[in-house]
Amino acid sequence: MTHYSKSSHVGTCLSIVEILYVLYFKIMKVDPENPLKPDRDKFILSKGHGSAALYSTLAERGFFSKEILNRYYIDDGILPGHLDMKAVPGIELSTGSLGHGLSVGVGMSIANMLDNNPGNIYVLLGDGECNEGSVWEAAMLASHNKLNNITAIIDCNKLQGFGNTKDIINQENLAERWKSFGWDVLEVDGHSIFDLESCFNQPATMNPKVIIAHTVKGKGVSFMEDKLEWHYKSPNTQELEKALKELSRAL
Ligand SMILES: Cc1ncc(C[n+]2csc(CCOP(=O)(O)OP(=O)(O)O)c2C)c(N)n1
Repeated sequence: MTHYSKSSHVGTCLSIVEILYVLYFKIMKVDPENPLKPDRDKFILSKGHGSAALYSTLAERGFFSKEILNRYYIDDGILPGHLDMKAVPGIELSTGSLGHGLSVGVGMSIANMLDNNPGNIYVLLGDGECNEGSVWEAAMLASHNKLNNITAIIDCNKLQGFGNTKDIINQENLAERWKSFGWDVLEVDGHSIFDLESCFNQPATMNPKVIIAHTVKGKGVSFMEDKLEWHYKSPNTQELEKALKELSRAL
């Protein structure tokens, strides 16, 4: 998708594929035939520049035809480069301006609590995104209200758009920070389907839960892994072929 549209964020997307797979195929109660079912689980991709990964997952899960994926990030396309909740079924929130997803997720979580709605809320954030103060306001509100129907997942790939997360604003001891904000914290290899599933299945306590997923930006493609430039670069024809070969070998 990023090759055909000559667009960015392929590294961002490859960082979260396993997380999206586990959520949409193993954990979340969603119904592609009835995408607005009131008691569904809801997912927000707060790092909305990873849209291609979510669009593909939703198409694979049957929310819309895979042909629509060819209309990504192009003039007169259907799927904008940053997520648009009106573009296709299954997208719960338009995102792209970082730092808003958790606040909206907390609102959804409070609404479900008040309505006795059993739906759970999942919000995936970037580690760079956690530099945004609004993330921490939402975190405080969630623990104050004992929102145990919300799970945040931090895609901790240690890179942002223009550098290493630790050099931009160091978030050493991210787990301790979330703990101090009253959240239950789990840490996991964000590319292990088995470990992710077991984290999501941990029984709820009275607190909101955060899963710190240690990931690699560009995972699965040797020349993209952990390389800053693949935040913005788009693969050319040779790079696309090499990448697809490596990814299909890994299956
Ligand atoms: C409010 C806001 N500020 C800046 C940007 C520009 N921006 C896009 S991606 C990005 C880096 C995000 O890093 P991270 O959250 O770690 O995501 P990942 O490394 O997985 O791409 C930035 C700063 C933005 N989209 N929104």
